[in-house]
Amino acid sequence: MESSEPLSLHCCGLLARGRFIACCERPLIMGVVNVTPDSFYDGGRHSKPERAVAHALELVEQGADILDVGAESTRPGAIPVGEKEERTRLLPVVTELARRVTVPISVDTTKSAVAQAALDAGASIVNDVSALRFDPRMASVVARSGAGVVLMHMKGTPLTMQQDPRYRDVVEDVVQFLEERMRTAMETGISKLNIMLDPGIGFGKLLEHNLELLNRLAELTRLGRPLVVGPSRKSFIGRLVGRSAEHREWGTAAAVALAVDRGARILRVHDVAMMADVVKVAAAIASRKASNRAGA
Ligand code: HH2
Repeated sequence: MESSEPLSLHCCGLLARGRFIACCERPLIMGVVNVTPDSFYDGGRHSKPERAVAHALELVEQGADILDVGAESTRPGAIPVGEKEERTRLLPVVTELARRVTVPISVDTTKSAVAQAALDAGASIVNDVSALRFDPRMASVVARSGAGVVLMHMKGTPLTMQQDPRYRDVVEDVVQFLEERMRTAMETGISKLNIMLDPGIGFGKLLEHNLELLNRLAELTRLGRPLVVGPSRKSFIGRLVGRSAEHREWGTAAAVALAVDRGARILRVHDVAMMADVVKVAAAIASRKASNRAGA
């Protein structure tokens, strides 16, 4: 389904602990800060809290609208991290950033206790790659706090997700999954206005699934919530260009530009300075298309 409505009707913005984050005027950049030893691209680069904070401050300087801080890698086959270790890695960074930046801080976790501690330390968005499925207490932590929440599609768990993933129609299956997770979230008291949705590029998907999802991303706009998309340096890009994660920035730029054209409102990226320019140009071109449609 190609949407015939202007993009702005789909994506007014989101609420995160009482703060309205607008993503109508232009798509937002979510800068990735991984406080991990083993993330697929930046693992080990910012695993010391001071390094992670310095990196995050740099991303804000470069134009990040949101910081997404994570302390557990979710790359395919990643070994899960215990709650205590995840808190120990994450909290000093979130606490210091909350003191020093004004952009919203998102915490990339599937554990309710980690999310609660990060919210107490000043985060205002929970980015849950399990869409509230891995921890039964996560939904109530989000509901009670009024945090913004990213509900992402994943098939299986990071340990198993790349083992022969199959779909009837990957786009329809992802739409149905996100619809169901959004309904469940709202039943537990999370307001629709606090929800963002993410097709989960690379999470239980083969190359063709990732390409199909990005190509038909506009079909997800019918869910009526801002779309988060995270193609940054992922292995589907490596498969296409034959380069390691170190050298996938141009491939990422292509994916980001096309995702913006098809309705993405929040781009989760490692390379903020570069992708901020890509998003600006892609959004300017895409908005001409939207205003032409509106005037037609
Ligand atoms: N991708 C990663 C982690 N979290 N969250 C959302 N909402 N969407 C994504 O596409 C997404 C995500 C994987 O990227 P990265 O954090 O760089 O790697 P790792 O999981 O190895 O730390």
